[in-house]
Amino acid sequence: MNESISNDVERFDAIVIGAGVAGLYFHYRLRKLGLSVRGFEAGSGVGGTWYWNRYPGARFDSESYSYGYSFSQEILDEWQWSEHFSGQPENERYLNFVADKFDLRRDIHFNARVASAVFDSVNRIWRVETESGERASARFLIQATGVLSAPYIPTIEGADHYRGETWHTSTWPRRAVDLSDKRVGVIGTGATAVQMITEISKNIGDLTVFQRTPNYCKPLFNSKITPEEQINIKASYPEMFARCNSTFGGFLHDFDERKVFDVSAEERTAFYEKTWNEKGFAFWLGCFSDILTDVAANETVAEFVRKKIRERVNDPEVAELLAPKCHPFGTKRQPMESGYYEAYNRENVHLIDLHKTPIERFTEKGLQTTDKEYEFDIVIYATGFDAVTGALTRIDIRGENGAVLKDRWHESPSAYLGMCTVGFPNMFITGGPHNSSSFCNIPRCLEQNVEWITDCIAYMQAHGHTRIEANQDAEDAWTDFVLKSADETLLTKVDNWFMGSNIPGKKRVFLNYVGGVPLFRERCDESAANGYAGFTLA
Ligand code: NA7
Repeated sequence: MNESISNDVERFDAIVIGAGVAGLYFHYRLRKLGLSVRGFEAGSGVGGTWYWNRYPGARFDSESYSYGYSFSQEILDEWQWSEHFSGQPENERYLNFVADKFDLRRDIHFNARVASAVFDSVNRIWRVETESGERASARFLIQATGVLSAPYIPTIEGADHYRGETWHTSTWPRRAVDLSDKRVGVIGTGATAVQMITEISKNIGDLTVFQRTPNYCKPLFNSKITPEEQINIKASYPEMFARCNSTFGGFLHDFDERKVFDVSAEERTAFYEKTWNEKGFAFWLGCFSDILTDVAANETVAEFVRKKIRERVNDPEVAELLAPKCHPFGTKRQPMESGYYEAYNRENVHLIDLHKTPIERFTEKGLQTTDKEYEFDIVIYATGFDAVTGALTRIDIRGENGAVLKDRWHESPSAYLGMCTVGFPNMFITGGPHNSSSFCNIPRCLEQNVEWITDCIAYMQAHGHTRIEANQDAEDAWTDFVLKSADETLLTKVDNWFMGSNIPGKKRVFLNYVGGVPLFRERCDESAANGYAGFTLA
């Protein structure tokens, strides 16, 4: 973008990309600082994840009351969650309620997908342009683009020739979709597919699921919140949020200090049975402390889950296909289900093992595997996301000396404290690589990210700084710490979005952060308390 064009570009203190959980809170906080803000959002409304992911069955896997914002007592007082694990429509309504309450839409341009962001080092500003050519510039560029927001659709030969409809779960049509007389194919069996298959299987013509890797799914045990529970929830918000800030993953659940083989086999099974019957992630994140580090320990819990699966699926062959054997339990974000396995007991639901009969190509009528042709009216991609980095690398982001973020992160994505990366001054990232929010009860970590970043901006203003950049040595040390702590777990031994290895050609490297939420907060606070140690402010 050249200077002459940029002269008529509107100038702001900050540009916020994204209007989901983090983006909305940024608007609230930056406005309180008295900053002028322009928001750009690709969707036509607020909500981010909860705007896009409107597939049937989409709902929280965190307890609703632990997911909502904690920063405003008014929100906590006025909003009532109706279910322990609220569904997408209510979640989207909630974020709209927050946007209305604080008049947050006023600075946001919708249907505005950012195409490029270029740092002008002379003026120390970012120049941003949307796909439709709208331009703006600002001192600070804030990426609130989400952890799981860049949909991944695999390349399958012949896709152009297929005459039926296709869509990705995250772009489920906004119109009403009636599948009652449709032949539907679903590719993928991750957490999204598990929720969706359960729901659509209840009223569908015929459903064929193409599975590459089965998952260890656990019952969610969702229910309506009773009036008594509502009173208790409202009364215990302070303790609940304090607990979330103290647990490993920012959830209400935390690991049991004991190790698997500290207890007898009977005690172990009783413990598994108890946590299995509790809500949400109790079974995964409330399990023995060594299940994510010790293969033998992990196998005890994995076998417990396989047994549960076998008990619920009528056809033993299908049950075996659904019982994971090739990766340890809990090394992928655990899908929560509400009748997933029973879906396969329906006569019109079929499971195809892609290891045995891979998809070869699309035909005009459907999908051809090495075994046969399946005819479909609709094929749904439940194939996940180019997670953590994808939303950022899909934007042409150029920092100091024309450095391209996509190239810079090609070999090894890195960001100091997961929030700033060398060579990209005045750019703050939430939900990016090596940030706590990627392995977290996401809003708990995003709230911390937003507060830390806006405090940092306030500090810069108070001290007359116009430029901040992460230091190379601080970023290297952080990257090293994150990768080493991940390597001590089983999480790096599997292939999934945590490792970027779900995307062909993407470098296999740990993208998340598993040092625990309390330690992350501590490290961020430490840096801030020391005048933003690890950063250069000018
Ligand atoms: P996931 O967890 O990445 O799941 C994607 C699914 O799609 C998974 O079963 C993949 O199999 C499958 N997949 C991906 N590409 C292909 C191809 N080419 N062929 C067949 N199957 C394929 O995404 P989700 O949306 O379910 O969940 C993402 C997160 O959202 C989740 O972690 C929760 O935090 C919420 P694979 O396992 O790679 O063999």
